[in-house]
Amino acid sequence: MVTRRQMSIDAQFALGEILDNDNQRKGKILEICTQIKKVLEKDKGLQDILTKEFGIEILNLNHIQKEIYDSECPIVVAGEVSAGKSSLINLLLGRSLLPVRQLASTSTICRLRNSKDRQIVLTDNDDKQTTKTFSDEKGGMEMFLEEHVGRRSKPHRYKYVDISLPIPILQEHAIIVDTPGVGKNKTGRLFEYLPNAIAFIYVINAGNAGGVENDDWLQQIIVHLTEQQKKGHLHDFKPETTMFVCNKWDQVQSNEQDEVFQFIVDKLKSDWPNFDENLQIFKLSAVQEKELMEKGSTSDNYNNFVSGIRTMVPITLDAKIVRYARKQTFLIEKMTDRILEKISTSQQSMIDKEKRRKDAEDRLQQLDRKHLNKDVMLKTQ
Ligand SMILES: Nc1nc2c(ncn2[C@@H]2O[C@H](COP(=O)(O)OP(=O)(O)OP(=O)(O)O)[C@@H](O)[C@H]2O)c(=O)[nH]1
Ligand SMILES: [Mg+2]
Repeated sequence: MVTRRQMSIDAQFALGEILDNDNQRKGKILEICTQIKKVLEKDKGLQDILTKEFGIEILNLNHIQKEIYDSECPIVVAGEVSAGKSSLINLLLGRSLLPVRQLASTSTICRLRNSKDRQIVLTDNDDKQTTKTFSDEKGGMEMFLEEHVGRRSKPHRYKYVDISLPIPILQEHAIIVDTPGVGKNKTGRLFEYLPNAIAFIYVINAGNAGGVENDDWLQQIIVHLTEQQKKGHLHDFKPETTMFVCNKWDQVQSNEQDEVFQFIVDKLKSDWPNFDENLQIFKLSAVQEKELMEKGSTSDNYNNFVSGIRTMVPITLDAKIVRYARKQTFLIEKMTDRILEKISTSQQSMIDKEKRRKDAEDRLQQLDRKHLNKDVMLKTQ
């Protein structure tokens, strides 16, 4: 029998492949950084010329290297309270790792990272941390999470839950961030992660009158995004790559499905910048999908969502790479220009030298000839 974990391989494969390609490209960018540095180290004169002309900042390749080595690439999952964010992440992971809740809402940010060791770090509201390590996969992590941030735990106790375990698809830098449900004035924590997000998945509770009816969250998010964009803080985040998942689709009556879907599409079209209904919106039932996966299959809706990941995530990753590469290209162009100028100056000076040598030789020959003539004249007298 195909297990649920095997069935979710599609989403895992899609992400794994995308992130793997991206890592290779980042490797190339780092290689070029190293080569540029080597050239510059050998040629202090060139460094001086470039610094004089473009300022010291142009030679600062360290920040590209630092960003590539250190920065995390979050896959951010956000949405209304209880819309099914954690359930969706569990589908992506292929296991019921995060607790899902019936009533109380999560106020904790959960960050999931790939690591060979299994560990959970709880950070409470006074920044006190509790670390628990797990020796194997036998369900201990699920139980611990249920106990501390699950249905029966005390709400609002922890700010962060950092979960490390082997999630090969995430590789080194990608992290999955499960954010607290947005609601009135509760979008703040979401914005910590958006500027560097490589994917932004917004879960809508479609079972709740379309999930967008009396929500001003879209407006709040857009206002914030626009402000951040103006300040240049948004880096590579592109609103047009946001994926809107209409979850709890099983709760929408079949005779109302078209109307509900159109209602959500219209709302997004009017509010979200450049929203494209053919690319950015997906229907899903996380609960039914989990059951299907247990039986060894997946729905068309889920498959569409996976293709969405394949389309959207590379767009943001490309933007990041272009940003790194643009600075390098600028520097390489300027270096090449200055090196060519130097070569041409030195060629010119070689031509000048040759010309001067030739002149001197000519003059010497003339002098010689004059002396010779004088000698001949003297001898004949
Ligand atoms: N019928 C139905 N219920 C769902 C679906 N997805 C999630 N649920 C249920 O909705 C409740 C909330 O799910 P979660 O995954 O915890 O939602 P969440 O968005 O993470 O919730 P908070 O973190 O508390 O904001 C749980 O009882 C889930 O079982 C779905 O597709 N259909
Ligand atoms: Mg949750």
